[in-house]
Amino acid sequence: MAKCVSKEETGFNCCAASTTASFSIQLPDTTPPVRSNGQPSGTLAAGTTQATLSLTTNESATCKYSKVAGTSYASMPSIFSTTGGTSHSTTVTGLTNGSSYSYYIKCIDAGGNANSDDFTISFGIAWPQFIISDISPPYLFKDKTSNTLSVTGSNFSPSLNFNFKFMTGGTTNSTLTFQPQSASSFNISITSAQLSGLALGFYDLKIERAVDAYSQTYSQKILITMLGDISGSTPGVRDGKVDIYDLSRLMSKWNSTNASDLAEADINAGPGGISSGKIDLYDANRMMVNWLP
Ligand SMILES: [Ca+2]
Ligand SMILES: [Ca+2]
Repeated sequence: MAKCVSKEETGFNCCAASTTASFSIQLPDTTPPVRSNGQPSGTLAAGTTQATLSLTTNESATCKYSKVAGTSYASMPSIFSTTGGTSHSTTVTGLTNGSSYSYYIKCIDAGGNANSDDFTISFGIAWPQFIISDISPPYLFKDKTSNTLSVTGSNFSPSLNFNFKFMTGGTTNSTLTFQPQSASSFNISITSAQLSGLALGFYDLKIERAVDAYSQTYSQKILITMLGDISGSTPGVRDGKVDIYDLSRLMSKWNSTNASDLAEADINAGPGGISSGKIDLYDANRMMVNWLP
């Protein structure tokens, strides 16, 4: 290699012909951060009240979020609590069961390049699993103007529709829809018209939350029967038809004004309420209407 001597020494620039100069031009960064790995997603467990939003970027960036889609980076109200590098996270609170959430995220890099489009993190919180403790009474009269069923349990959501499915052998015979009055107990009124499509007999009662189809089947069967069915071969246990067991039971309660007897056998108030609160011929007459020997 030729020794390079100065132009002052030689009068010539001897290096110019034998040396290659190499350099690059640093173009300005005009690309905003690429965002990925957004979390969480899907459905989080019931009872979740806060969650950590996280994402990564392909370069160091500062990330912000909004609950409103299409907000510019500059106008976004919330900055991630951990941000500035390539991993970004922040905690959101106040989450409630059954709600869906979307957070819209934009980031800006060191060169001032902000995203113009949203990166969206969406997830939901599940509804809680409800439990049926008791349904009473476990029978409904097809020919009674209105039957009241009292349902007790937990985690019923008063704002939602619950489908009451009367089922036999896994097949739904009828579906009635109600909204609970409270999370732990509610009464439903079932009219004779609503029962008209159901044959007499025992049914499984499945309660299904319409919004997510979560369901529970009550542990006892519900009997659809007719007024006058107050007994079967087991005294006081209804069997779905009106026959001699019922008449025999009625006779054993004749003239009684005892509250539990009245609950069973005072099935006819009579004209002007004359038979209300006692067990007499008017009740026997009502029983005969549905007699099935
Ligand atoms: Ca009976
Ligand atoms: Ca009566």
